[in-house]
Amino acid sequence: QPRTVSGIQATSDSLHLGNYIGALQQFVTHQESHDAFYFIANMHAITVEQDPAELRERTLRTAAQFIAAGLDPEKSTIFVQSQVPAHPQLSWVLECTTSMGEASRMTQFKDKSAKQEHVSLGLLTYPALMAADILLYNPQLVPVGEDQRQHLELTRNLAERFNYRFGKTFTVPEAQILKATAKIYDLQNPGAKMSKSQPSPQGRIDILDDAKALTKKIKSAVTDDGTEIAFDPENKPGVSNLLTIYSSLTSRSVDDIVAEYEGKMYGHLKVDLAEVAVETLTPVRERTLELLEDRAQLQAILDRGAEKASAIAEATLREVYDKIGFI
Ligand code: AQP
Repeated sequence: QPRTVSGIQATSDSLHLGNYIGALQQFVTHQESHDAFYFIANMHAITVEQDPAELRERTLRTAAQFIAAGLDPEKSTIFVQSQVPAHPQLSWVLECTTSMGEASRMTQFKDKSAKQEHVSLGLLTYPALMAADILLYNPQLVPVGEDQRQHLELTRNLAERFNYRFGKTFTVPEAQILKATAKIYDLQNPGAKMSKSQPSPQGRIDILDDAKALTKKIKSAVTDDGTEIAFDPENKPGVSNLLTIYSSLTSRSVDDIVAEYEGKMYGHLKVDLAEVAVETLTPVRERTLELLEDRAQLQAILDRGAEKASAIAEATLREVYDKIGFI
């Protein structure tokens, strides 16, 4: 079976709909056809200030949401990044093959460092750790949202560079960025991606939102001039975003949905989408809360995952250490 690897940061109590549609839904699909490794990126989380108790809690909550959204620990290896020390170990090696220029050109670094008073070195070296997260497992496929495209390109470059210098070691992975769902936009500001760090939570749908909050956020989503329900991201970004979300949550095509709403108002679409979101996310929310009741069981799943991931990651690391001359 081909292999897939991806991760999500433990930086909030709830994942948002962008993480769910852009990443998690793909994870669930690929576990059927791939040897799948999915991790909670708690080491990436500390590149910006984190509270220790909150980080611990968010790590477990993220794991619970992975499983509640459909990842099956029998099919997917689910683990926490810091429990597999080969990640930071390989990261160091890759940092030494990355130039300062390459790292400081990363858009995420530029955006996030502009927002911080204290810019950590970890924020700059983030993409080397991400490359390590991936290359340790030699995956063919890495499903991510559009915002990670540049980091994936760097990962591929680092793999090729290492292979060229030291002989074939890493598989050069392909990014899987689904065109339709690569970027889910903020409901209040459809020019910006839906994100944990958006100042107003009104534009962000958290997958653990209750029915009332979900409905309110969708009904108050910013729509566009005119009345026609059409998919036109350039001129109608608000409605187009709602159509993308509708389509992803129902597996219906956008064209099909547009045809159904011909002659109807934005309000109709919002009412129905709110219903779809409540129907899809309520079971995820309930299952997450249920899983969080038994933390020992959750921790046991993560321990098993870390053990399985470590076996593969350490074999790759040993090969790398050997090739670069570490005794
Ligand atoms: N809006 C989005 N649309 C589609 N995919 C998205 N992803 C994130 N936002 C969207 C994808 O989710 C995965 C996990 O991302 P992450 O752990 O890096 O989360 P993040 O990027 O930190 O999420 P935020 O909300 O965007 O955080 P901030 O505000 O801190 O930048 C990735 O595959 C990502 O592409």
